[in-house]
Amino acid sequence: MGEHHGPAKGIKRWLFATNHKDIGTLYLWFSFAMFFVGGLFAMVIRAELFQPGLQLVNPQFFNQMTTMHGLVMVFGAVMPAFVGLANWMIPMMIGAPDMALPRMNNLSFWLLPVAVILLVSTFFMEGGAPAFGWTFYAPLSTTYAPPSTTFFIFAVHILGASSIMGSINILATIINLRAPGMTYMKMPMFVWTWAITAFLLIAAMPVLAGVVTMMLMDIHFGTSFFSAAGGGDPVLFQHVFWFFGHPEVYIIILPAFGVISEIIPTFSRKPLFGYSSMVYATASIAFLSFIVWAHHMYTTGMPLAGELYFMYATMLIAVPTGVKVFNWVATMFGGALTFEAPMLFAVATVFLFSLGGFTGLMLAIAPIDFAYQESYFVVAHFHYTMVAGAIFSISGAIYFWLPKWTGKMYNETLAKLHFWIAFVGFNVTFFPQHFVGLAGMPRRTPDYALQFADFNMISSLGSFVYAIAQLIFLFVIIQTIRSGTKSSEEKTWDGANGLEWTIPSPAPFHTFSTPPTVK
Ligand code: CU1
Repeated sequence: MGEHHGPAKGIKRWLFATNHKDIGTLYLWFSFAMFFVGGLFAMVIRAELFQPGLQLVNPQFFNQMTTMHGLVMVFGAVMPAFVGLANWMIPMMIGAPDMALPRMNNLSFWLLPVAVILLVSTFFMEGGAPAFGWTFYAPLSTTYAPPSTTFFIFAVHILGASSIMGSINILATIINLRAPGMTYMKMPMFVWTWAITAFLLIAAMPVLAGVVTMMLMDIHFGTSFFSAAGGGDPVLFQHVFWFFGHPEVYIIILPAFGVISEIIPTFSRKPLFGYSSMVYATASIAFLSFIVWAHHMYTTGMPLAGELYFMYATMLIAVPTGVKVFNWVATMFGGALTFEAPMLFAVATVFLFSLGGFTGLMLAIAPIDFAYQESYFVVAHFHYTMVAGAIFSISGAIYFWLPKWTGKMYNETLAKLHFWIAFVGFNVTFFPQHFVGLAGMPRRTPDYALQFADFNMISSLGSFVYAIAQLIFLFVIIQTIRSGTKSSEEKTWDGANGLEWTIPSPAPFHTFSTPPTVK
């Protein structure tokens, strides 16, 4: 009764957080924790694949590992990391006092741990955790699924609710809370990419909710959406799933594009090249992402006309993506470049994501995909987009903005060490997987033929190196927060003196807790 003076302290500060910075911090730490949980699953996978034969785990547990690795990384690590970055940066970038809907912001976050605990608890249930892959194709996920699948379905619903509320909040903030003078075409690129991502999420997540609800009906209520025996069709599952699933991969990568569009101009000492073409390219990619879903289904027996359509539509995405890569390179061209850790991660993202884009083009070619599909080549391809695209850019964003968030500077030497070990570890892990895939090694297998042994051993060694790099990352972050040196003006590179925010923003830092460094 009238005792609430001043901000809440201790656990209440976090449980009842409505402040966009505290919620951003919650999202980022949660994401980091899930990154290590998903990483642990990956280490089990790579340890088993270190040698041919079955050593560590039984095939059922191996499948649970691949399933949970994918789900935890996509829904627990990568998506929450970008929502955390959005919470921290969007209000400050557009001059808003906070997110538009602060209490819903709190609910969006706290649903996440509930969903992930629900998901991971399936390990301890009868029949074990789901083992049907992160794409949970029917009938493996319906007729042949363990009882815990119902909990998996519930967890997906909660994750979807969290994402949709987060997206509504971000859009409401961008549309309503821009400072005077902050017109749409003056917004920083990170804000633009998130605005478009929020549209994608609001359109795609209900489709995911729909497909798991159809699964629930098939499992418990006697329907036959995905059962041929009852007049349904398992291929329908793949259509509905990928109508969500393909936009989902752009939900993950568009905010990454936004992050590197902030970092590269800063360390090039030049404004972003082709700002408006960047906005239109992002919107084009988002639109195209909804009309290419069946490129995941070339081998399901669709008509030739369908295969041709999905092949050409998919290849079309290379055009706006090429515009973006051109703009990033043109921003760097002739710039006064320096390569601190955020820039190293950003440049690596551009280069390695482009490699993932090229293998994506290869996979888009329908007749060739008949040979590649379900091979390790696919695994190599999407880890170049998801790890080198999304996670490298998140790492860069953390180093870029950590001085702004904490008022302290991280250890540049250790951050660069983190980058180089991660860069080498990542490529040693995933580049050989192209070769074993092209040579015919199937994905999602705990065992393989002897001719794949050498490359798999190299791949496993690389993954352990990549894991060590993440321990350095954790150390640098904790060290910065606890004792980092006070960040000086030129070392915060927060854009106040840089060129990427030359736009008039009346009070971009008025919500910032430490004094801003505006000249
Ligand atoms: Cu796709």
